[in-house]
Amino acid sequence: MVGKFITLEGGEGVGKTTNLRYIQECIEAAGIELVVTREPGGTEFAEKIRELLLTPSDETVCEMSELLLVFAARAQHLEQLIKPALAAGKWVLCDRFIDATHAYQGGGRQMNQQIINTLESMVLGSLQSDLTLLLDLPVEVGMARARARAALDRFEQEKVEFFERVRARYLERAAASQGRIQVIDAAPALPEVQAQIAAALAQMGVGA
Ligand code: T5A
Repeated sequence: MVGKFITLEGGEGVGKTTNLRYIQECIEAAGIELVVTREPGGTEFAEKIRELLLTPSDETVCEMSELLLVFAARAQHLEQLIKPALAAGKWVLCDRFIDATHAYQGGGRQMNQQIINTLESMVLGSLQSDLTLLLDLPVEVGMARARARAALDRFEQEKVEFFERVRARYLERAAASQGRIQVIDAAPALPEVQAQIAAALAQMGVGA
């Protein structure tokens, strides 16, 4: 028996952390054993890489260094946590995964698509999410929410154009995903956002 792999994606301040807890409650209420994790990170070693990636630095971090660190963390996360959990029949709920790399490094940083595809196939093989919920919000609304919440990390200090490219790449991928990526309008009040999430989860047999 192989578990289901659900990922949560979106730009800055879209409410991933807020809605992750709701998704966890829905899945666990259905009696499914669930592992909740995040990227970059998810294991002790990968969390150290996360720290490197998110902490603002006086030294300019080159794009290739950033990309390779993202995939290094992901390789560790997959081998240590995600694959064993799925193989044991557990479901895995992950805050960001490969679509974030396409959106941030591919869209935001405008890195070469072929390089990202090559690393994806080396690290993931044929693995992909069963369902990805993409929380979508106009960039200025998300940035305002993120600014109101806490000090900005290294990515959050990017310009608005960067986040417009991130959002555009996410939406392009959703349109091409044949239903794997479901777009959730994250602009309304939380109950309305969560009603959309519940409808998407229902398609996987979770909930009413
Ligand atoms: N990254 C990651 C890459 O570049 N490449 C990769 O491959 C990967 C995996 C990770 C960073 O790493 C980059 C992308 C990221 O920049 P992160 O912590 O996952 O960082 O990303 P953040 O976007 O910072 O995620 P957070 O979880 O910190 O923020 P959220 O989830 O966007 O937002 P959240 O839930 O904290 O909500 C923000 C505020 O909005 C309010 C909340 O209460 C909160 O105050 N809110 C709402 N307000 C009104 N209406 C609603 N519907 C609301 N929903 C939430």
